[in-house]
Amino acid sequence: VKNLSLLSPEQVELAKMLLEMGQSHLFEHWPEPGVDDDEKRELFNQVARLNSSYPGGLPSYIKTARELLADSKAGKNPYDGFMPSVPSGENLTFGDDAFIQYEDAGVKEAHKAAFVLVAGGLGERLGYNGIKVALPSETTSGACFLQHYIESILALQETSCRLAQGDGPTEIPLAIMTSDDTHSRTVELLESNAYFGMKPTQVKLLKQEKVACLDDNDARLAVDPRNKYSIQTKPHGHGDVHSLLYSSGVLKEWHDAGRRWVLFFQDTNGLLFKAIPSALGVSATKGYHVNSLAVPRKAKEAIGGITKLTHQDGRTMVINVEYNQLDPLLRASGYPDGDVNSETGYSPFPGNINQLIFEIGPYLEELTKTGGAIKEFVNPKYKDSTKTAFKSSTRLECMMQDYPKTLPPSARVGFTAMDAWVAYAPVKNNPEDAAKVPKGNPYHSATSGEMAIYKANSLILRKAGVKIDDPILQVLNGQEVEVWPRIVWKPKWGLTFSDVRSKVHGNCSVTQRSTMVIKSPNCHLVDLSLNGALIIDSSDGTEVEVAGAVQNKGWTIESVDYKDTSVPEELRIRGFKINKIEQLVKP
Ligand code: UGB
Repeated sequence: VKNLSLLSPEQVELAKMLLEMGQSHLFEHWPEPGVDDDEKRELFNQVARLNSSYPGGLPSYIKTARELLADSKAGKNPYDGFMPSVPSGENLTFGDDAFIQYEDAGVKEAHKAAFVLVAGGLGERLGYNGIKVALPSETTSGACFLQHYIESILALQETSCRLAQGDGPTEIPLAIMTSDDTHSRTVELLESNAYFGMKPTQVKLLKQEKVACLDDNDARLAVDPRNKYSIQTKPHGHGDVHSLLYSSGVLKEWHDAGRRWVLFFQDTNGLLFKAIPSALGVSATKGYHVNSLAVPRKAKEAIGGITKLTHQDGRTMVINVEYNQLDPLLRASGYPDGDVNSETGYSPFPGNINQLIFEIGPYLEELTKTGGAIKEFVNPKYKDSTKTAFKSSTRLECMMQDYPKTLPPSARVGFTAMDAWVAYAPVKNNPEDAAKVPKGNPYHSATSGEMAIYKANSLILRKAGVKIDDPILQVLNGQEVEVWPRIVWKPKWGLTFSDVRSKVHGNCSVTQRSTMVIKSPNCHLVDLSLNGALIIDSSDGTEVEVAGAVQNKGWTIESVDYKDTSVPEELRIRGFKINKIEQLVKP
C-alpha cells in the first residue's frame, strides 16, 4: 500500500486489477518506498503492455489460463466428443488443365490480395543464429527467403495488375509479423536491401508481444528469475497474427481498399509461390472463406493433419489437428493403430503446411466479434503425477490455423492439396535431427529445402518439354538427397506454369551436372543444350534468346561438414557449398 504513492493513477488501477486476480505475490514483498522505485514502476509499465496487447487484457488471460490449466490437470481431451474423418477438398496435379485454369484465375485475383508473413519465431528446432528469413533459400543465386518472397509478390502484382487494367487495387501489400526476437534484424535486412524492390510503404511490420508465464494451476504470474521486478514472458505462438491484424487496423484498411483475400505464409518455404496462384484460384472459384494448402503427409510426420471433426451434437469443422494430437485422437476414436499410412504410402489426413487463404470480408466480420482472439492451449510440464507443480513456468499458446475453430458451421472451410514437391520444403530441422528422420519422411532441413527447389524447377521444366537428366543421390550432412541440376529463376521469369511453358521452345536439354540461373524476365530458351553453368542476366525487360549448345566446367557441389566452423553457418547447415569453376554469362 505504501508503494502505491509511487504509481500513476493508471498504474494504481492495474495494481487493483492484479490484486483482484490473485496476483499480490508480484509486489507484496516489495521494500519500502525509496528502494528500487524505478524498477517498481518498470514492472507496472510491463503490466500495462501485457494488459493492452492481449484481447480482453490480463484478467481475460488469467481466467482462460485457470480454465485451461484445470482441464489439463483433469486430463480433459480438447477433442472429447469429436469423431475424426478425412475431409474432402480440391486435389490439384501440377501442370494439368484444371491446375492451369486455377492458376489463371488466381493470377487475375491476386491484385486484390494482401500477404502476411509470420516471422516472429526464432526457429529453435533449426538452431540457426540469425533470423530465418535472411537464410539463402538456395545458394546458387544466394537469394534469401525474404527476397524470394518479395520478388514473388512483385511478380504477381505486375501480372495481375496488368490483367486488371486499372480496375481495383494496384499494389499488393505485405505485412510481416515479427517479435522481439526477430524485429530489429528484419528491419535491418529490409533497409539494407532497399526492401528488395518493394516500396517501403507497401510493407508493414507488426510486432507480437510475448505473454506472461504462469507458475501454478492458479495461474499465478511468474516472476522473472533474473529480475524480481519483472514478469517472465514467453512467445504466445503464430496465432497472434489475427489479433495484430485486427488491433493495428491493417485488416480494415485492406478491406476498405477493396481487397478480397489475405494469404498467410511461414518463414522458410522456398516452393510456396509455385502453389499460391492455383490455390488462390481455388479460393476464388469455390468461394472458400478459409482455404488451407495441404500436401500428402506421412503418418506421424511433424506437420498437422487436416481433419474433419464431427461432434456428437452434430457440429462439424474442418481443422488442423496438430501432429502430437492426431494419433491419440484416432486411437481414442476406434482406430486402434492411430495415425498410419494407407495403401498410398501416406496418412489419409492431408498435411497442413500453414499456408492459409482467407476471404477478407467474412474474416473481418469474425474478428470484429472476437477481436482476433484464437482458441489457446497450455502445455505444462508437471513435476509428478499429482499435476500440482510445474517443472518450469508455462504459458498459453495459440496457432494461426486454429482460426476456424470459432466459425459457425455455415462458414465455407476447405483445403487445396498439392504434391509436396511443388508446394512444401520448409527449413525447420538442424542437421543432427534431420539425419535422424525416419527413412522416407522429409528432412525439412536446409539441405532438403535447397535441393527441393532444384527438383521442383527441374520437374517444371520437364513438364514444359525440356529434357532434364535424372538426379543423382548424395549424402550431405547425413541426409540422402536427390541432386538435380541447379536450375533457378527469378519469379518474374516464371511465375506460373504457363509463363514457363511460353518461354521454352524446340528441343532443350540440361544435364545433371549443370547449373542455370535465369535473371532476365524476358528470356527465351531455344534448342538449348546445356552441360555446364549458364547465367542469363539482364534485369531489364529486353528480350534475350538463348540458343544452341553451352558446354563448360560449370559449378560443382562440394560437401562440407556442419561441425566445420571455418565455413559460414548458413552453408554449414546445408552440408555443401558451391564451387563456381566456369560459367557462360549471357547476354
Ligand atoms: N512464428 C511466429 O511468427 N510467432 C511465434 O510465436 C511462433 C512462430 P514453426 P510449428 O509447417 O511444418 C507449424 O515453429 O508452430 C512463426 C504448424 O503449427 O516453424 O512447429 C515462425 O516464424 C503445423 O501444423 O512451426 O508448426 C514460422 O514462420 C505445421 O503445419 C511459423 O510461425 C508446421 O508449422 C511456424 O513456426 C509446418
